[in-house]
Amino acid sequence: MPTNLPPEAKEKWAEVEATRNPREKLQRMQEFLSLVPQHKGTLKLRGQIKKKIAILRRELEERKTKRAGRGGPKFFIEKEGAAQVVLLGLTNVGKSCLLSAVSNANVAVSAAPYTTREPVPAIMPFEDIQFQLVEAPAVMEGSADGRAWGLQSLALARNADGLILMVDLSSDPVAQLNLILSELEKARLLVNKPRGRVDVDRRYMGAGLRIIVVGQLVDCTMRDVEALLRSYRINDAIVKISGEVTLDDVEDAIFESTTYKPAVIVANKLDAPGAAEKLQQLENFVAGRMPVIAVSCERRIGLERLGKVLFDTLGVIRVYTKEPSAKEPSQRPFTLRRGATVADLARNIHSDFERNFAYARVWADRLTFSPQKVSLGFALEDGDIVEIHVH
Ligand SMILES: Nc1nc2c(ncn2[C@@H]2O[C@H](COP(=O)(O)OP(=O)(O)O)[C@@H](O)[C@H]2O)c(=O)[nH]1
Ligand SMILES: [Mg+2]
Repeated sequence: MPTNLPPEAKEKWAEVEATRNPREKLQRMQEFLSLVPQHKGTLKLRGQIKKKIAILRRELEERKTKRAGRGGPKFFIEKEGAAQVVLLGLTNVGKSCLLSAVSNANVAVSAAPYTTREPVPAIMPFEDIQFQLVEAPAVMEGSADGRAWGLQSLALARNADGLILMVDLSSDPVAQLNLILSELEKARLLVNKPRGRVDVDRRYMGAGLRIIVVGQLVDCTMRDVEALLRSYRINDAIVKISGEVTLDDVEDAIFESTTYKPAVIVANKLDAPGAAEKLQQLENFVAGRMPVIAVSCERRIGLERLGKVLFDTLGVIRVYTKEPSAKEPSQRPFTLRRGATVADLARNIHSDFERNFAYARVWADRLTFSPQKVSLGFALEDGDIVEIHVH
């Protein structure tokens, strides 16, 4: 349903976008909200903006308490390793137990509910890389509306590279999963790959507006998309549209509200009586939309699959760099995402590397001639060895 925002609301949103100071941003967002007419078409938008306001306000409060030395709730955990994966689940499903089973973190496992009130990070090794797992405070009904630590957990999820949705086979795993999924949906976090994607990459003033469509516009034309963008004063941007996209999806992207997070379901307590039957119900319900890993964290059963499934679901690839003068590549790989190119690698190593790039040599089994001389656009794969030559 179209939002049909009045021009002054769109102008105001452009002001929100241009504001960096969080306190002023909060102020402008509230002004924006007051300019949004109250009808059915704007219901979703109003919900999204209210959530943004709530999160921003909590962040500001957090800073204040930090300064006062009191330490409020943590909304962000600094990323480490190849990817940050946030663990979401109801209380007592075994999240803390999973952390202690796959890492050397010292976490409190307890039969008492809501033991974990702060996000707990831990490092899980997988082959020659590491994943960072973060246990979020328990999700419950109303999390997305800000109940208990819910807002905090969903903010953590939004910032993560991927999610583990954890359910308990000694209880009702389908009901639990449904609850998590509905809270995620309310927070505009998608765990299934959307049919289309819109990326709005804002550019410096005067750069102009470029719209690249590699997919299909479902209910509109290029001209409609351009008019919508311009009505929000987006005149300098590269907008990439892939897959199947509606005009609503484009507007969503302007508010950066919906994000896709690859997710893996971990079904715990496989040792519990009746667990096999519950697992079957869960698998029927999920129907292959996400991978399901059945484990018993307490008995350490099934956990060895987790690393590989995360690796594949998140699309991680490892690239081993080699100095032109060295005989052997480095033992520790760079981790990138599937589809990454030599340019992404170069940028990862050092910003100068991309600017001064001359050529690269790549060793890989899939190449007819290895090593092969390649340029910045070459698509990398897991296990590639790369030697970068600069001017
Ligand atoms: N039967 C069984 N109980 C488990 C398993 N994993 C965890 N538990 C128990 O479930 C309770 C909650 O565990 P905890 O890790 O604190 O859950 P959290 O609230 O999700 O962090 C504890 O009493 C654990 O001993 C398991 O694999 N099997
Ligand atoms: Mg816990």
